[in-house]
Amino acid sequence: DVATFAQLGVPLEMTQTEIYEAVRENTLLNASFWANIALAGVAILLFVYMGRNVKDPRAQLIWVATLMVPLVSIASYTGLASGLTISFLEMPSGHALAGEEVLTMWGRYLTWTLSTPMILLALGLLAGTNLTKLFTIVTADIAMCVTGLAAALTTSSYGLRWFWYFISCTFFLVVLYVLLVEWPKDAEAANTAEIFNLLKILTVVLWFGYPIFWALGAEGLAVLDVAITSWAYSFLDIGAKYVFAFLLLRWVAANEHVIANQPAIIGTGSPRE
Ligand code: RET
Repeated sequence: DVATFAQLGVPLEMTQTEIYEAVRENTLLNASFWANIALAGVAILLFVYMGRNVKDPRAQLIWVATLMVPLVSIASYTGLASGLTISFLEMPSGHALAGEEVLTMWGRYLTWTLSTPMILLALGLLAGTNLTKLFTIVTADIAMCVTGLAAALTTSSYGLRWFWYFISCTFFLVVLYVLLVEWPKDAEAANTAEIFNLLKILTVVLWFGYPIFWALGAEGLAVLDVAITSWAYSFLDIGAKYVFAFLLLRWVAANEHVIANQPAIIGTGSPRE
């Protein structure tokens, strides 16, 4: 059994089947995956339906970006549920679980690099962003996720795990800057301020939860157990993805003309500035 081997200090390479079995034995953890797989399935069908009459290409782009979120999510959670994107990693000295093999859901950080840019693309198009701001926020966001992945996968040094975390937080600040300072001004000019500000608050509040739970979970200070941390992420995902996407799509479907009148961000420059 994994825990016993780890306590004996036996270095172990687990097969995917063994990881899969370990996940299935942890009912609470497994449920946090399957609940989101089911929800993503329902969301995909609902969002396709909600966008069925959207004709304007810019509104359609928001719709496609939003639809990608549950599509990436179903793949992400299938990776976790099957054990494909989970590893047992031995924590370095200094860590609360030093020397133990800790279940690491690294697939989450990997798939965030694909899902979060879609969320930001949809939000940026809603705000009427220019290409520069969109590029800035998306690259910073991807860098945030990749360095968060690096933090989770670093097993050589406890200090360097937190150094990666710090780097990731720095990229997060760039994301927050565009969201809180730049895009609200654009949304004002684009007549989308009301819905944009609602989604901005939802996004900022929920996104702050991720680094907090990373720090409290097994990856960081290990105050929270793996299954609890996983549920925390699963709940944050429900708000940051499904509630977010539902509110956005409902608005876009009803206000397509507002989006259709926005200047194009690629090809014709940025006429507003
Ligand atoms: C990490 C750890 C390192 C520091 C920071 C993080 C931020 C993560 C965020 C994730 C958002 C994910 C979403 C997923 C939805 O599909 C990587 C946890 C700052 C903000 C919204």
